[in-house]
Amino acid sequence: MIAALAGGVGGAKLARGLTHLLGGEVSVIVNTGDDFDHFDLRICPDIDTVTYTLAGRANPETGWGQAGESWNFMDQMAALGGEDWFKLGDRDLALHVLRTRLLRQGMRLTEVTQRIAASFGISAALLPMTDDALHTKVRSADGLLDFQEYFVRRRCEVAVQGVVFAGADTARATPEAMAALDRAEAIIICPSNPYLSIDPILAIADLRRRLTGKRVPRVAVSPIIGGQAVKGPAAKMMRELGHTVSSLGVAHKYQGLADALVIDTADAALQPDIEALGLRVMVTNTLMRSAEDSAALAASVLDFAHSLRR
Ligand code: FO1
Repeated sequence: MIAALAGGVGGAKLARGLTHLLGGEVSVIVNTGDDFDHFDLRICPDIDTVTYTLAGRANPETGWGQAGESWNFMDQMAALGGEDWFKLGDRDLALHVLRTRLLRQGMRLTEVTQRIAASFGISAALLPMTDDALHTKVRSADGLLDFQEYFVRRRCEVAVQGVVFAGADTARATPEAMAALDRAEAIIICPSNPYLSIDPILAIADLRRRLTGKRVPRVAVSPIIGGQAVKGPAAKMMRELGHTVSSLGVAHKYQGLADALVIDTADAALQPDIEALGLRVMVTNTLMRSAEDSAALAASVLDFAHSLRR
């Protein structure tokens, strides 16, 4: 049993590689800190990005939403003068309507997510980190911003002074996520934004405790290649938060949480500095442009994790 921690696009791509190789043997614990209600619908962006990516249905250009979408709902909403800053495709909209209805009927987000994943033929376990409310917020010169306000509406243009996880002290880890970590023979921290996608998961005490206390290989994959984030605001945010924008900066972040870090060949020169922090290092191609790339990276990460077994 492999447990993977994942958030948005980068994490979802490695999760796809892992499930391509191991199917139902993989549990993906997904960030829900980006979730919000829009038009009274529960939107769960990282859960949906992982779902669509594992199903091979993700929009390859954006990484979010479905490929081949139609936009009649948004076109009409804009024509009616409604909010159109957050784009909801017609097929995507059906998922939000169904999820909201099932939640209102009392289903847990974990049960709703597994039902939707099953309808896409996904055999891996897709596990929200919590069924409770936990909201990532960004502290900025313009005040405390809800995540999608920062990420989409303001296109990450405002400088980040800090990231807070509202509800982290009361949000409970789900029994399924805790069991996945308890049963895991290796834990993979996927190449998602450490501050926006992995930190919210670790803000839940029962999950963090299981990661720090677990005596099995814990391998993280750096989302930074050559000082750049492959996608999203990770590099900009790391600079604004005063962190080194490199795989060495990521290694500092994961000290005590991971035993090893997988970095790209572009960053091979950083290997000694990262090893000096006590993390083992594997250097390989970490840029995933295709399902084959994802499967290849997943295979080498799993081999690496196996080689670390105590
Ligand atoms: N990101 C955007 O930059 N613009 C959008 O209009 C947008 C819509 C959207 C709809 C559904 C969904 O699941 C994700 C969506 N995202 C959009 C991406 C989302 O903001 C991010 O994927 C995560 O919150 C961060 O990974």
